[in-house]
Amino acid sequence: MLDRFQPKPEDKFVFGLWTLGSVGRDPFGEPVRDRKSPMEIARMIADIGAWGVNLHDNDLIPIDASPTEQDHIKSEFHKVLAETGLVVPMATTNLFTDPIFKDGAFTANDPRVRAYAVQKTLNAIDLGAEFNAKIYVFWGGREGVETDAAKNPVDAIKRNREALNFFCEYILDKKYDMKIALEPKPNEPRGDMYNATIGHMLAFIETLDHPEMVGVNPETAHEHMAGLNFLHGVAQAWECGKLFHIDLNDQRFGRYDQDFRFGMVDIKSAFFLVKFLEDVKYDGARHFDAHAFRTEDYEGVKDFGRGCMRTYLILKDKAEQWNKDREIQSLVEELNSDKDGASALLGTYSPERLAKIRATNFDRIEIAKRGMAYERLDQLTMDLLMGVR
Ligand code: DIG
Ligand code: MN
Ligand code: MN
Repeated sequence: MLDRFQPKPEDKFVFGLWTLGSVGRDPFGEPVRDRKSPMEIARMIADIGAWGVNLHDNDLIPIDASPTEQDHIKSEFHKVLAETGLVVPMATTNLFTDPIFKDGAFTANDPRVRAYAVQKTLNAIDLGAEFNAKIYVFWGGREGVETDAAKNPVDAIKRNREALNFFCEYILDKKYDMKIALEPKPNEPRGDMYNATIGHMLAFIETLDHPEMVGVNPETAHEHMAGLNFLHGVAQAWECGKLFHIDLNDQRFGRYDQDFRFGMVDIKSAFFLVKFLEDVKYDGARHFDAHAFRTEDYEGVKDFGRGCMRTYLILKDKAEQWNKDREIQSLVEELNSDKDGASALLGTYSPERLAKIRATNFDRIEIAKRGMAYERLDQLTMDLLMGVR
């Protein structure tokens, strides 16, 4: 008997081909699972009930495929999408696997590498457009250094900007219905990567020629690797209209990019993130950029995929419960109450408001005595998450 936490298309759950298709290679071990074709992986993604499948160019088309092979693969993939009903919400370029990108792609010191990366990305944008992807992600996996002797960081910024301005013009020229989402990550695989966090990316976007076409694709693990609060970064991106996409997974601080199943490490952070996305009615895809433990076979891989979606749906249900909980909501109301009408003193600058705030006597000692009851509120939240409320 299936319970009520089953994925539906309207949940917009998406997996990249590289997630359920991960063969479990890591820096210290060879693959543990046989490689499946993109068509087999897409069918697996459909089987677990997801809505969409994302792709890097080379997840679908091998880097050295001939035009005939490319056409055959694309036609086979179109057939699977038609059979399963899967959509392709997002596409991106693999600018990190091939040795040519060992010094980066758009920020590489060798202009041949930079030009090849632009060419590869133009082709990958066309591929994404062919599958009707509306979001194009740029994750600068190799855009960084192990030593700052290698590159002036200002040159890297300028090269990145030049490339992204070029792609914005290309998308406009081709009249593709497509926006760009930049994905930050602080390190790994490079020692240090440029545009390391959501904040770096939001500032960088404003320096582009078409900032209105460019947003961010924050990933849970990447902000956690930097020791940051993922919700705060996501909220800042959303508040300025730049949350164009999101990569959901989980991660323990101070470790390499673990790309764990969503909610698997820090259930409370995951809860507040889901609550935020649902409260603001975020209408983008819920993309799980993660992979199963290396210990798993493909049944375990499907368990991993189902777990990402199931945890999201359970937390969505908990968020609705939190929003309806009378004791919780009365505490929320109290901590936001307008004491002594002081909120009237705040707002846009005016001579009247200036005079009023200057003339007000604040009883600093008395105000400081107020208990905020956050302990009570947090424990009620924990009770709810632990299923005793
Ligand atoms: C890793 O977090 C990156 C790559 O997998 C990909 O380029 C991007 C797409 O979500 N995330
Ligand atoms: Mn990651
Ligand atoms: Mn990602």
